[in-house]
Amino acid sequence: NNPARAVKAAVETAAEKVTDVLTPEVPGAPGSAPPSIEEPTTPRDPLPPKKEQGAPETRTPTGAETGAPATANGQQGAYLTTAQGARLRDTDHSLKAGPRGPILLQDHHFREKITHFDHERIPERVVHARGAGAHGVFTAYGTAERVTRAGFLKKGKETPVFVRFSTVLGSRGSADTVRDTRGFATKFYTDEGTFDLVGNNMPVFFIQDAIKFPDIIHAAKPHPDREIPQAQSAHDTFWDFVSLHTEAQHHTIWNMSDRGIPRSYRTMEGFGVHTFRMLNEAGETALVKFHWKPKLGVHSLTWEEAQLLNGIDPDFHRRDLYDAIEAGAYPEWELGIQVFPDTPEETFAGIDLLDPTKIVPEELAPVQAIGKLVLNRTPTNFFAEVEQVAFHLGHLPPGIDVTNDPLFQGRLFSYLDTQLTRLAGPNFHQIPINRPHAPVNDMLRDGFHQDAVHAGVAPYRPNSLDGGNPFPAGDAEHAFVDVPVTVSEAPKVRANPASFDDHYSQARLFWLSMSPVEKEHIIRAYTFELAKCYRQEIRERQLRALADIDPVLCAEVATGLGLPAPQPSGPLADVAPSPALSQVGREWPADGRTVGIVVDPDADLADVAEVRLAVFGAGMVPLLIAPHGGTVRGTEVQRTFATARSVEFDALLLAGAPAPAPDALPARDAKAGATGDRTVDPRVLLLVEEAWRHAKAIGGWGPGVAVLERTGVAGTPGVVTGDSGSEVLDAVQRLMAAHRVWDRFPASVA
Ligand code: HDE
Repeated sequence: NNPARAVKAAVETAAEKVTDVLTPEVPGAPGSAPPSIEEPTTPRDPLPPKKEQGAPETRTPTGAETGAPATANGQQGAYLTTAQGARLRDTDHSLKAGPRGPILLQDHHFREKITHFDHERIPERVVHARGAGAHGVFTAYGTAERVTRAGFLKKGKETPVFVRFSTVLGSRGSADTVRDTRGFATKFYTDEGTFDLVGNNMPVFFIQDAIKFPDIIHAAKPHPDREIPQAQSAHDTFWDFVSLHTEAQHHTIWNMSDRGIPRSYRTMEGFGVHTFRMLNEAGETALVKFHWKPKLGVHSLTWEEAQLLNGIDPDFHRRDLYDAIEAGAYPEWELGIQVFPDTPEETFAGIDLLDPTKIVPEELAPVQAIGKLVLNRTPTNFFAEVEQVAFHLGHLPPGIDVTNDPLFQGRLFSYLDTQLTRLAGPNFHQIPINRPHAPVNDMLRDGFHQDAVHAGVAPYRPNSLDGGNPFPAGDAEHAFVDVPVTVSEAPKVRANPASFDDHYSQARLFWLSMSPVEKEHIIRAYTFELAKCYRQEIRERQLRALADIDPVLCAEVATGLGLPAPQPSGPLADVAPSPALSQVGREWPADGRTVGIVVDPDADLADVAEVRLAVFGAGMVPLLIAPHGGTVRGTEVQRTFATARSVEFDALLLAGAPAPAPDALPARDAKAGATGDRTVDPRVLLLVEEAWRHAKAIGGWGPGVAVLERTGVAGTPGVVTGDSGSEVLDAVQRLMAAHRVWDRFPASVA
C-alpha cells in the first residue's frame, strides 16, 4: 500500500513488456551467423566488460546505488538516442532544406551533437598534463601500526587504489619519454576517507616555498613567444631560472641523471617528497617520509633510446603500463616510510625535515616497508578516469597529518583550487573516479555540476529538523585529529629558516653516490641541455653552479661546451655518498620485459618455438620479428622488419640471418653495402647495432651467429652465442637481471 512502490512496479512491468517487443536477436549468439567485418546493422547486447574490469563506481556521493548497470556504456545500448533518450532515425545527415539546401536551425539533433562535441575538451592540467593511470589494490603489512592510527595501514587491510603517472612539463599529447620529472599520484579509497599521496619519482623539489611554483613552471614550460620547446628543459628560460635560483640545483641534477628518463612507469621509485606527521592510537606523533619501491627495480632508458622513442612510439610508457597489466604482469611497489622522532627542531642527523630540497639518505634512516601496491586493472574510459581524477594533498585519513614544509602548505591550497577551473566547479568529488568509498555525509550543497539529490531540510548544524544529523564523530569513532602542534610565536615574516640556504651539499651527495657510468650520463645530459641554450651567459652561470657541486662534473661539462671551467665559490661540502641512490650494481626480476627474436622464415626454426615458450615462462614477452607479417611456420609474427625498432626490446635474439627483403630501405642497404654486407637485411643490422649501442643483452645461435660476427659485436661484453636457443636464452636472461650490460658504456670519470 505504498503508492510510490506501486507506481514503480507498474513502470517496471511496462518496461519489461516494451523490452520484450523490442529486444532483437543477438548476433553471435549460439546458432546465429558468424560475426562479420561489415558495419553491424542490427543492435546487440552490450559488450561484456574487459577481463576483470568493472565499470566506474555507480554509487551516488551519499552511497546510494544509481541503478545504472555496472557495464552502462552509452554507445553499447541497442538504439541510438538523443541525450534526452529520444530514439533517432539518422545521425549521418543534417536536416536541410532539400538535399542541396542549407542546414535548418531547427535541427535539434545536429545542434546537440555538435554543441556537445565543441565542448568535449576540458582544460588540461597546468602541470602533469600528460599521464596514464591504472587501478589496483594496496595491502597493508601492519608494520605502520605503531606510528599511525590510519585504518588502511592495519595488518592485512586491502584498499582499492587508483594511480596516475605523468610527466610534468609537456601538454596532454606530448611524448612519454622526454627528460623530465615523473608524477606518481596515488588515491587510496580508504574506509576512513580518501588519502591522496601525490608524489614524484624524485625525492626533492626545485623550490622550497610554494610561492615560487609559478616561477619555476613559467621558466620550464615552452617560451611564451614561440611556444617551443615542448616537454623539454633544454632551453634558455629553464636554465636561466635554475642557475639563478640555486635551491633548484639538487632537483636539477636528479633530472639530468638517468632518473629523468625512466624505462617504464613500472620501474620508477616514488616519493612523497615532504615530511608528513603521523599520529598513533596512543596519541604519539612521528615524522615520516613516504617511498614507493618498484618490485622490478629502478631502471632507465638511455638518452638515445628516449629520443628515438619520442618519434617511434611517443606513447611508450602508457603502452608499456597497459600492455603489462593486460598481459597479467601486474606492476608492484612496496610502500615504505622513513620514520623520524617528532622533535621541536624537526631535523634528523642535521637535515632539516621541512626543506623539500633535502633527502635523508636511506643509510641513515632505512625505508621500512608498510604495504604492497599491485596495479591490476586498466581504465575503462581514459577521460572519465585518468583525465578527471583529481588529487589533493588535503585528502588525508585520520592518523596522517601535514607538516609546516612551506611547499606542502602551499600545495594544500593549490590542488583544491586548480580543480575549480579544470573540473569546472566545487563538486568534482562527485565524479565517479573521485568518489570516496567511505560513506559521505557532508553538508556541502548545490554548485555547478551538482549530481546528488540531497534529501532533508537541514544541511546545517546544529539542527533539530533532520533529527540533529549528522553528528560530529569523537575519538572513539575515528574522527580526523589535527595534531595540536605548537604554532610558532615568531613574528610574521617572508623568510626561510637559515638551514634552507644550503643549496649544494645534497646535489654533491647525489653526484658522489653515482657509479662511473651514471656520472657519464649526467655529464652528457648537462652538456646536451646547456648546448641547446642560445645565451652564453646562462651556460657560464650554470657552470658556476656545477663548480659548487663538483669540479670534475664542472670540468667535463665545460669541455663539452668548449668553455673554461670556473672555480668553486668556496670549500665543497664534506658529504658521505648514499649507495642506495645508484641504479647500477644489483640484480632484478625481468618480469614483463620484452625480448625480440629475429627469424629467417627460410631457415630452420626448430628452436624458436621452444625459446618463445621459455621467454613466456620467465614472465617476459617474446616478440617474433620477421620480414613479413602473418605467420612463420605456424607461429604468429608480432613485428615486421618495417615496424620493429630496437628501442622496444630489452634484449635481442637472432635465430636467423634473413636476406635483404625487396622493401629494405635503400639508404640502409647502401650503408650495409658500405660495410661490405649485402647478405643480411640492413634493418636487422640496424637492430643489432642499436641494441648493442644501448647496452642490451644480445644472443644468437645457428645462422644468427654469423650476423653478430658480421656486425663486429660477437665476442664483446653481453653478446652471447651458442649452439641452441635455450642455451643462449639462459645466458641472456642472466645478463638482463642487471638491466643493461653496463661495461659497454664508456665512462670518462671514476
Ligand atoms: Fe603539483 N600540482 N604542485 N607537485 N603535482 C599539480 O594539480 C603544485 C609538487 C604533482 O596526476 C596540479 O590537479 C604546486 C611537488 C603531481 O593528477 C597543481 C606546487 C610534487 C601532480 C599543482 C607543486 C608534485 C601534480 C596541476 C608547489 C611532488 C599530478 C593539476 C608548491 C611531491 C597529479 C592538479 C595528477 C599536479 C600544484 C609541487 C606532484 C596546479 C603549487 C613537490 C604528481 O595543483
